[in-house]
Amino acid sequence: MTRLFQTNELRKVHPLDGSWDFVSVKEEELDLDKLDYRYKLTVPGCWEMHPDFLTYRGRGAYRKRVIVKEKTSLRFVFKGVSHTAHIYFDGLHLADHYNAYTAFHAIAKDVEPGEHELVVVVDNSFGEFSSLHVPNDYYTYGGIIRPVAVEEIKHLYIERIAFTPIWENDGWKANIQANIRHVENREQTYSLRFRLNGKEYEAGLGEAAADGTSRVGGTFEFPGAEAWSPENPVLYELRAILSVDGKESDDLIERVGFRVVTAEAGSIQLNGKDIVFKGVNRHEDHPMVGSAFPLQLMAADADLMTDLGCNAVRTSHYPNDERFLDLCDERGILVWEENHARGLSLDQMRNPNFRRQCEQVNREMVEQHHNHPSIVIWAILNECASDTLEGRAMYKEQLEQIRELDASRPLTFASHHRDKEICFDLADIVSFNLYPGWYGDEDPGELCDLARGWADASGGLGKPMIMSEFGGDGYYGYRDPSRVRGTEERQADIIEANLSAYTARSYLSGMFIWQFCDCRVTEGTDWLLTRAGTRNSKGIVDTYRRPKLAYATVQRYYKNFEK
Ligand code: ADA
Repeated sequence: MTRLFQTNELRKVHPLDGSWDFVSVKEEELDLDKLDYRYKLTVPGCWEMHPDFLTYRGRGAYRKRVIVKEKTSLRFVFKGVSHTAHIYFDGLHLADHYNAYTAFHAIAKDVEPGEHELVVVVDNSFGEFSSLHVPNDYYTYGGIIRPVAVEEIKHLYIERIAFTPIWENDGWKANIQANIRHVENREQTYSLRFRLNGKEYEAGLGEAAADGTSRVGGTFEFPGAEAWSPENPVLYELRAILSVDGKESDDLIERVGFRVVTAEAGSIQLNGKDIVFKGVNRHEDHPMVGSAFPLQLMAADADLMTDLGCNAVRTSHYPNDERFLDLCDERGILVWEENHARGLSLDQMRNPNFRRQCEQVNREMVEQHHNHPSIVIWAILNECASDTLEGRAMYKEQLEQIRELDASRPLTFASHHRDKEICFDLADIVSFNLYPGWYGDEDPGELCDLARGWADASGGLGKPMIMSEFGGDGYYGYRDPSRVRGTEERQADIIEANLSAYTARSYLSGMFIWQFCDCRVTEGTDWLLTRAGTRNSKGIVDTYRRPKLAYATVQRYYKNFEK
């Protein structure tokens, strides 16, 4: 299951999740005909969950047989492969994709009836070719970590829909655009209409170029539509229907909500009303599944966040599984979604693949997740070199790219450069990662006031401000009356001091605790040695979601705080 709702009524979609053949592959052995698939692994899944691959970093090949009943074109949809995928169908190379956290597809045209073979060669190794997946303070797992489906497509199909709500003259409108993809080498005309809440809206006629993409859409009025909000997260199904020669031939369903987000007068507004984020940073990580979350565990995390009193989550540090975003849409949890990057130095940003790989993940994130009403902020490049002129040029390029793709959401990036930051003028919201009480002994309130001053002095004047990370390690079960660093008591003290300061500062538009759950990190030397047990232990719950002492502290603040 790729989403929490049915995505098509006309187009046939078959899930490919289940048990796949698998074998690890050394680079020199990559001869697809000679592979001896000795294992069965689940898809979605991370190979680290198998006893023979607990720390395996390298390549693996997955194989699945695909039965086709009638001649058709097939579109294989991969929601996430960690981190590089090479797709082969009946031995023919179809597509490649980099980055674990965005979806991609591969098309096999005019497939004859019978049995076929899909092979996915997956690579999770590190090297210059991978500028974003690097040894880091979270774990890059290996495998097909998110769902896979195969769709039977006609030569013309709806690739995606972009729904942008507009509040104008006391009523709801929306701009809706559909991208139509043509996989045949001739021109073709078509007509498209949308359906929402029982009503039909004609988008008009389109002309699809040979082997190209065309776009149709318009702005439509939706009188009487109910607004989406955290208190009342009303969702509507939006169906696009494509007709060729007067006959319905394809469709695509999205789930949308009517809401607008603005960042004005130093605050953030949802439907014109100021909001304050009471949030956590969350890594998609769990010891039993790695980064390949089943719906049950996603829902359990969302339940815990609500129980903590949160109204928001930051998808640190990459785009999340769409099913988690669907859950946030349904529950009214506000989402800060960010591209994939954590703590890259200027030298790492100079990797020859960095700009291209960022451009790709930004585009895929915004295009694929555009319709989630829960996403209210796009962010980029957590703690990278935004304190340098060379870094600034890349921040500028990426923020402009995202603004071009979607002008309906405010943009930010989380900075730890304090008074050395030089990119606040480029964003709509200023966000600080500061760790008072953990990496230093500063007073959280005083530091927060200083940070406001740094922002005001360097391009952030008048912009809303968020404390995007704060916290401290607490090793689950390590309790000691000394309250030394690392005890659950000390962690609770740090969280208490931070929350008490931030909830008292009316100029803040939100706070995101680092972090929701403990997570696995890359085994390494240097600073990674400070991560006892190859784990980042700043979670409010441990890796198995057992609450630490700080849990009750967070509840006390978040449940009682309203701006
Ligand atoms: C940074 C970073 C996080 C995490 C955190 C920590 O701010 O953004 O990913 O590494 O520090 O635990 O120190």
